[in-house]
Amino acid sequence: MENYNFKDIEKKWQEIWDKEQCFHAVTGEDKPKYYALVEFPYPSGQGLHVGHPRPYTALDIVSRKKRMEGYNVLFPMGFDAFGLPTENYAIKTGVHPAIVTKNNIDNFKRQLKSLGYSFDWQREVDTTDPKYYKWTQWIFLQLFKKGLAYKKEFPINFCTSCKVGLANEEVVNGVCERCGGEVVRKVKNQWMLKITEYADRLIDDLEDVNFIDRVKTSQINWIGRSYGAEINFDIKDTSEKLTVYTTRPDTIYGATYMVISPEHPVIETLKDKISNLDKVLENKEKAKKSDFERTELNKEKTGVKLEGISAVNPITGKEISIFASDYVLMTYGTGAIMAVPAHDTRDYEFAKVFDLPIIEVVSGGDITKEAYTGDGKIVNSPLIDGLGIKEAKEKMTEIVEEKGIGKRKTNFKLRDWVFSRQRYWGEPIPIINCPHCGFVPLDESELPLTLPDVKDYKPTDDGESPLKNMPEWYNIKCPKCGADAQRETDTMPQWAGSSWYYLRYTDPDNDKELASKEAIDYWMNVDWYNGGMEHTTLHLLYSRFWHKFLYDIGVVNTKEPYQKRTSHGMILGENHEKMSKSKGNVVNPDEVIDEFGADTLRTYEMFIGDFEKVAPWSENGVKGCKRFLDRVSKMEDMIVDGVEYSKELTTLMHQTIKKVSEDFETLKFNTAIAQLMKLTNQVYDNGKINRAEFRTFLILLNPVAPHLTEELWQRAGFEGYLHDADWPKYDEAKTVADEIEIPIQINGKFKGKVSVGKEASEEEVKDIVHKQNAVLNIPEDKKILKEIYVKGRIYNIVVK
Ligand code: ANZ
Ligand code: ZN
Repeated sequence: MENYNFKDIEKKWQEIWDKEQCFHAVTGEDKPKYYALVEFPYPSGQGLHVGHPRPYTALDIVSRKKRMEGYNVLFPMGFDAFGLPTENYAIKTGVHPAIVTKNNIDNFKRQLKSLGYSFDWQREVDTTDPKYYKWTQWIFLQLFKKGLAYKKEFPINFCTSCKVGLANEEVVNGVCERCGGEVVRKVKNQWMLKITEYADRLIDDLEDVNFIDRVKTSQINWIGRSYGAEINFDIKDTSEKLTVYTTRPDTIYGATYMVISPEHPVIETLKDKISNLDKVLENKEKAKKSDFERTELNKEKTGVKLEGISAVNPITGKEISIFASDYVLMTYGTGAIMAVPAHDTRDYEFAKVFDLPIIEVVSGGDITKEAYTGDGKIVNSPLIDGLGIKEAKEKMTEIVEEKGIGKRKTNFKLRDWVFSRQRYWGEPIPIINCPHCGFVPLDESELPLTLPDVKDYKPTDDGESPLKNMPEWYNIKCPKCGADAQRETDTMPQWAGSSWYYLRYTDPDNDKELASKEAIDYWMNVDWYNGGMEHTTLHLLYSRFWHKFLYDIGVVNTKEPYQKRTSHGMILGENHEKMSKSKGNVVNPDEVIDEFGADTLRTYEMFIGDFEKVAPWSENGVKGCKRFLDRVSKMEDMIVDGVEYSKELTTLMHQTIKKVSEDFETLKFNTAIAQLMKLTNQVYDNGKINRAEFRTFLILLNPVAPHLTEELWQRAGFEGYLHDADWPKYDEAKTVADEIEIPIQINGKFKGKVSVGKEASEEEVKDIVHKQNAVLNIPEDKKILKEIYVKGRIYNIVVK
C-alpha cells in the first residue's frame, strides 16, 4: 500500500460491520458472556467531545479482545437524552425538545460510527423514548408501592437562574452545578426516594465488587456513615428535652453549652419562655443559605443565645446555655449538638466569639491555642478518666444507655433523594393527587404516561413545571373514587433514566417487562463498567440503589449491577486547561478524523498517557500516531513466507503478545501500544516480517486500530475477517531470549559485544570471546591478567 488511504478504508469497513451486523450480541449463546459498559452520553448540541472517545475506545479494545478470546460480548450504546440543555434550547427557540434530541442523537451516532466502535447498535436505547421511559415510570411505581417514594415538604436547594430544585449533589461550592447560578433554600413539596434505607448495604456490599479504590472511597464518603450516640439533655424547669447526636460521647464532660439549628422545633414549643424570641426568629431568617455555606469551616461563627431557657448536662449535672446557630444543620442528626469547644474546631471558634467555657477532656493538645482533635487519654471526666478515646466512647455509650438518657446511634450523611423537578423535559411522575384518596398510582396498564405537547417550555413564574399550565392534561378523575383529581406535574430528574439503562440493553425491545428474566439472568452483572470520575458519587450510587431495590422485588438476580468499575482521566486542551469554548481550546473529533483518520484518533487517545490521569491534547502526539500507522501500513511490503515465528523475532513476538494481552486488561493501553511500536521498529530494522508474525501483529493491533488492520488482513489474504480471529497465545518460556548480548570490557573500557546462550557457562563464553579476537584487538605485547564473566551481564578482561 503506497498511501495509507484511511478515508476509503475506514468507510469500507464501517459499512461491512454495519451491513453484516458483526458485533450483534445474541442472548443465550452457548459461550461465556462478557458485558462491557461505558457511560452513555448526553446528546448535546455540541456533538461528541474528544473526551468521549477515551473511555469508549478503551472498552472497545476490551470488547474486541474478549470476542477474539471466545466470549459472547455485549457492548451496547445509547443516549441519556432528558435534561436541561435541550430544554433550555427549546425555551429559547421554541423547537420541541424531542426534535432537538432526535437531531442531536443522529449527529452523535454518525460520530460514534465514524470512530469504528463495535457497539451492538441493535440494542441502542434512548431514555426519552416512551417505550423506554415506560419502564422508568414502572420502577417509580414499584418504589411508591413499597413506600420508598413519598412526598414531603422539604427545604430544597433552588437554583434562582434555572428555576429548578436541585439535589445536594447538583450544588457545587454553593452554586448550581449546571449554570453556576445562585442557589437558595426554598421549601417545596417534593417527591423523595428513600435511598437512606439502603445506606448500609450501599457501603457494605462494596466488599463484593471490584471498583478502583478512589471510586469506592467516593461512594463511602458520600454515604458518610458514622457511629455515635443520641443523648438527651433536659431543658431546665420544663418537661422538654433536647436530643443531640454526637460521635464523641467520650467528650461529654467537656460539653459546656448546646447549639441547636435555627430551624429547630423547640423554638416554637418553648416560644413563651424564650425572652428574646424576636432575635431568635431573626437569626432563623438569616440562616436561609445552602448547607455548604453554613458548615464552611472558616466562616465567621454567628448565632444567638436563647435567653430564658437553659439545659442540664446529664452527666455533670451542670446548667449550660443553649444557642441557635446556622453551623448546626436541621437536616443532620437531631438538629442539635452538645458543644465541646476544647475538641471540636467549629465549637471552639464559636466559644471564642461568645466567650464560653472551654474544658479539656482529652489530653495531648494546647487548648489555650486551638481545639485539640487528636488522640489522647481522657481527663477531667470522673467516670472515664484515663481511658483512650475508643474505650471511653464505648464506656460512655454504655453508661448513657444504662441511665436511660440515650442510645447508640449510627448516622449517615446521605439524604433521601429529591426526585422532583419542576421541568418539562423529563419523565412525568405517574401519580394522581386525589383530595379524598391522597396519592394514587396510575394503573400500570396506562404506562407510559407520555409528555403532552405544551406551548411554552418555560417553568411557571412561581417555578412550577410547564405542565402546571395545562389543566386539560392534569385534570383527571381519581382512578379509585372518581372524584376530580390532578396529575402530578413534576417530572423526574435526569438521574432516573440512567439508573437502570444497563438492564434495558439486555432486552431493549421488550414491551412486557423492563427486560426478560432470561436476558437479565444471562447478561448480568456488567463485567466491566468504565466512566468518568464525576459520576462515581451520584450516578453510581443511584443506579446501585435502584438495582438493589429491583433485587429486593425479584426483578434482577444480583445484588450489585457492576462487577468492576474503573475511571479515566479527563482530556485537557493543549494549554493544560479544561477544554471550553470560552478558552478556545476545544478540539473537534470530526476534524481530527477528517485529517488523520479514526484509527489515528483511537490510537492517540489510548497512547496519550496513563489512562487514569488527566492528559493534555497534543497535535504532535496525534501526528506521531499517524506516522506509526503509516509505518504499519507499509509493513505489507516486507512480508516474507513463514508459518511460524522466525528465530530473530520469536522472543519479541511472545513478549509482545504477553504485554499487550495483560496491558489491555489493566488500563495500560499506552504501554501496550508502545510495545507494538517497538515490534514495528524491529521489523523495520530487520527489513522483513514473516506471515505468521504479521498475522499475530495485526490481531494485537486490531482492537486499537480496527480499520487499517482489517484491511491489511484482507490484503494479505488471511482467512475470514480479522475481528473473528482467535487471540494469540504466548509461551512464557519463550518470552525470555535464548541468546543474549554480553558487553566486553577491557580495563573498564567497552570494546564490543558477543552473542551467547543465556545459560552459557563461563568457559563457553570465554571460548566465544576469544574466537572474536577481532573485537578485542588485544596487542601481542599485552598480557591478560584476569578474566571475569558476570553471568548474563558483562565480560571483564584485565590486561597489563
Ligand atoms: C460532640 C463532639 C465533640 C463532636 C467533639 C465532635 C467532636 P460526623 O462525624 O460528620 O457524623 N453534629 C451533629 N449533628 C450536627 C448537625 N446537625 N450540624 C452540625 N454538626 C453536627 O459528625 C458528627 C459530629 O458533628 C457530632 O459529634 C456533632 O459534634 C456534630 F470533640 O458532638 B460532636
Ligand atoms: Zn380519590
